[in-house]
Amino acid sequence: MRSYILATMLLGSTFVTNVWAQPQPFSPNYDEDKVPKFELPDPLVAADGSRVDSADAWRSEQRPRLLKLFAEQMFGITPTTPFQQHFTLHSADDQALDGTATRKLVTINVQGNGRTLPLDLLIYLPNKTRQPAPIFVGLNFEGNHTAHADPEIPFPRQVYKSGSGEKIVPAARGAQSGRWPVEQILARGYGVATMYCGDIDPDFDDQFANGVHPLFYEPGQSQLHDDQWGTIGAWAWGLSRIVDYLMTDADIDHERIIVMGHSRLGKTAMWAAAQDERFAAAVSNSSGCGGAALSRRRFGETVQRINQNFPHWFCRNFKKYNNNEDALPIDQHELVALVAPRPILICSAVNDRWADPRGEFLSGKYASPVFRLLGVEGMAADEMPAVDAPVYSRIGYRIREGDHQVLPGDWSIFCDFADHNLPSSHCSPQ
Ligand code: GTR
Repeated sequence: MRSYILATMLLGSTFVTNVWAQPQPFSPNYDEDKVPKFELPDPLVAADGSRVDSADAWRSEQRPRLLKLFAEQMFGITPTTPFQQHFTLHSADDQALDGTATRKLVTINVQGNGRTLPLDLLIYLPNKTRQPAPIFVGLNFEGNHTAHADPEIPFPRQVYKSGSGEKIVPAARGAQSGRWPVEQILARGYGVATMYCGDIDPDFDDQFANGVHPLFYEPGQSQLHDDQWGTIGAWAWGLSRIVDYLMTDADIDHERIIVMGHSRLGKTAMWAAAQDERFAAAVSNSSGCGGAALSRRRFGETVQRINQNFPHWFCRNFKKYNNNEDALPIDQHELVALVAPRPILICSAVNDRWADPRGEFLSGKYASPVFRLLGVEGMAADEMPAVDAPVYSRIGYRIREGDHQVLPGDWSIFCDFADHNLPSSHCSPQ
């Protein structure tokens, strides 16, 4: 078995034990020299220790095996029970945004256990494109109306404060428009589809009483099992429901649906892309711990810390790895590998040390052998690229100056990456 030994630590092991065994107080490690030695699982070694040496063996055995491990040990298993859903297209206005866009308002009604969960979807499509539009799909943190000041966007049915679950007054229209530069994205020929993550499952620990989970409880069940989906799993499931709708819409290019997410929603975008191959590409923006960052590096946010602060995000099994990262049967480079051979762009920010930019880069780098086995290039950079020197290989990477945020300039990079890796099979209108 090939193993990867990363980073040498100058400190003695007694000291290491003391640092990582103490739950309180938590002081994140931001010192590269203090990253412990670790060995990553090799994504191309099968359960019996043999080498995965063909695309066929990857597809038929290794990929399902790794998906199952991520499900059972980290994000929780997504239910496979059949459910009913229907789509309501409320409006399709081709004169939106001063006539430059078509705005569609859709509700995806999901039914289960006698309950209906309405998921409200906002879509903008570029009018200048005559062909079905490629589209970025992503969840938002505070409601669809925060993505743009457009007065026609309905307010969410209910907004919950992340963490506390307090019901709050919706933020102002367009409050998050810096993260969703709709006109800019449309000008590049891409559409945008977004949904409030709280519609799918509000972002607080309520033992899964609300949101989508109860729709899938077995008769008599009122609590999740240790290996069942948490909130990130539910959000990823919601992203797939968006694709279900998009597949019915002839104005969308079904071959170019790109999932994008920032931070906790970046972790979500990666898990959605890993599970649902209808996503043609993925963009992780500052997804950090539980997303693109390697857990074993324990740089910035750690498994213990994320499970403590956000007990509802992952399944209960994931808590077994608190201060015990080396016992994980997977690491995050294998989440990147599960997207292969589809393109994935990993983005970081210099000041966002909590998300471990270097760990995000390395997971892309160490996913590369899987991409190569499948006949495409992996990450074209061996060393971490310089600030603002994006690499647009099949596994892309970009780090910029600044903070944990999504900026209009980041969207230029996302569009460049998509242009490069998902060229249109149609004649470009531009
Ligand atoms: C932080 C969390 C990160 C990241 C971020 C966010 O508090 O520790 O893992 O997800 O929130 O989603 O903004």
